[in-house]
Amino acid sequence: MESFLPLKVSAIAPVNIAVIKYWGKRSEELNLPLNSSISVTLHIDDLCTKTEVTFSDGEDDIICLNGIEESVSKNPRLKRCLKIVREHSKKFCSKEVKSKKCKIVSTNNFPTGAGLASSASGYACLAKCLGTVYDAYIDHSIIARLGSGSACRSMYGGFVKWEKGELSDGTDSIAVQVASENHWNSLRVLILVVSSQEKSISSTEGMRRSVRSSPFLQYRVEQCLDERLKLMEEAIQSQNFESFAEITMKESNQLHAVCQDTYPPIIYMNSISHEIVQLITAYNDQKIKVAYTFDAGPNAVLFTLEEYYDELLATLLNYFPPTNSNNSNNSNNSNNSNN
Ligand code: 2P0
Repeated sequence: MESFLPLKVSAIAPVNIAVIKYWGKRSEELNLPLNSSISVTLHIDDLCTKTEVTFSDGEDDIICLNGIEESVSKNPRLKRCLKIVREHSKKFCSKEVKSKKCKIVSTNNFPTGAGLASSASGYACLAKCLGTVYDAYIDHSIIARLGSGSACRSMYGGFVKWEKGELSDGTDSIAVQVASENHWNSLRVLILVVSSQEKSISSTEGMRRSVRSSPFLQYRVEQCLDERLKLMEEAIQSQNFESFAEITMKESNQLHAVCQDTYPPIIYMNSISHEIVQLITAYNDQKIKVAYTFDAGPNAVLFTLEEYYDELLATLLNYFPPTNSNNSNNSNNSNNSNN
C-alpha cells in the first residue's frame, strides 16, 4: 500500500485580541471557559507564530520553541494536544504513523509571555499542523483550546467567537467565525507596546485565583455577559463602531476590575496603561473615535476607523514620543486588522 505520510507540515498563525474577554474556567483540565468570548484576529506580519511539525524516529516527542529544545513529556499542554490528535487520527491506525514521534519547531517573531497573546498564536499554529499531519476528525479548534483557551480563536481570521459550550467533554466548546477578514475594511488597529517584559502572573493562575475569590467575576458571568455578547455580535455585523468601541472598553475595564476584586489582587496594567485610558477617554469626549483594550499585561490595543487613524496616531505620538528603549511606548500598527 502506498504511504500517505506527509514528511513535514508547516503553518503560520496570527494573534487575536479579545473584545469580549475570556476570564475563568469551569474545567482546567480541558480549558473550558465560564463564558463565551469574541476576538478580532490581528493579521500583522510582525505578530505571528510559525510552526513546523515533522515525524521522527526519535524516542520522544520534541518541541523546539524559539530555539530551546525540550521533551514534550515535560509540557502537559502539549501532551494533551498530541493525545487528542492521536486518539482522533484517521491515520494513527497505520503502523507507520503509530511508531513515529513528532518534532515540533515553533518560532514567535514577538516577545513570548508579554500579554501579546503568544500562546494563542502558538497553539493555533500547532493545532493546524497536528490536525493536518494526523488527519484528525475533530474540530481543529479543540486541539488549540486544549493548548491554551484563547488559541482556539486564532484558528480563523476576522471576527471569531469561542462558544463556551455546554457539554462536560468540551466537544461543543469550539471557535466559529462571526465575520470574515474582509467584513470591516475601515477598521484599524494600533498596538502600543508599553512593556515587552514577561507578565508576573500567568493568565492561567490569574483566572484560577479570580474564580476562587472574586464575587464580581460571578456577577459578570451571570448578569453581564449574555447581553454584551449579543450587542457585540450585532455591532460587528452592522459595523457599528461606536457600539463596538463602547463594549470593547467596558469589557477591558471589567476584566481589570475583576482582577482588582481578586484576592490577592492581580495588577496587569501599569501607570502608562492608565495614562492611555485617560488620554483615550478625553479624546472620545465628543464622539467615540477609538477604543482601548488591555489583556493580561500593560500593553494597549486600540481600535479606530480609517478616517480617524492619522489624527489619532499624531495625538499618540505627541503624548508618547517614541524612544529607542524596548520597554517604553513603541507603537506597532496595522493598516488593516483584517488584512
Ligand atoms: C482573552 N485572556 O480572552 C483573555 C483576556 C487574557 C485576558 O485568554 O490558561 O492564555 O492558556 O487557557 O488563553 C489569556 O488566557 O489562558 C486570555 P489559558 P490564555 O484573550
